[in-house]
Amino acid sequence: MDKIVRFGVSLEKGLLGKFDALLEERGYSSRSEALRDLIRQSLIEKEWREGAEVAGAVTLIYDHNRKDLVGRITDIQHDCPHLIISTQHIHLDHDHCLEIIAVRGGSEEVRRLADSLRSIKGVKHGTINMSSTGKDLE
Ligand code: NI
Repeated sequence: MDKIVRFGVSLEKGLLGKFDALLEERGYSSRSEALRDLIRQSLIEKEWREGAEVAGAVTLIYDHNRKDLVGRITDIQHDCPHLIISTQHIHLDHDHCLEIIAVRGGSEEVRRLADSLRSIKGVKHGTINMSSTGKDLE
């Protein structure tokens, strides 16, 4: 583990009050832990911006009754198996499916894959959770 360094932070009182309220709402045990997470979040955003190798999850909600849709979603995934680690399919109810696709690869390629899945007509909601391979995070 890397050496821990302490440093002082100067902050407007009002801003610190809002920060503390946020920490309490999110259940952080200390300002340090919250600050670490904010820094990691910024580093992850930078990885995504700069085309680094990233990891994440694409989620799709779609109509099970649209058989063409199921085929299209599967076809797109078969076109880029190098980006897909695993796919979980959940039958949410009689009409809806939830698909969670774990992805890893260059951020631009991963984003393109996510966009092509989310933009399929009939996909009711699609999200991408942008995370990191963790290699460059402490
Ligand atoms: Ni289903």
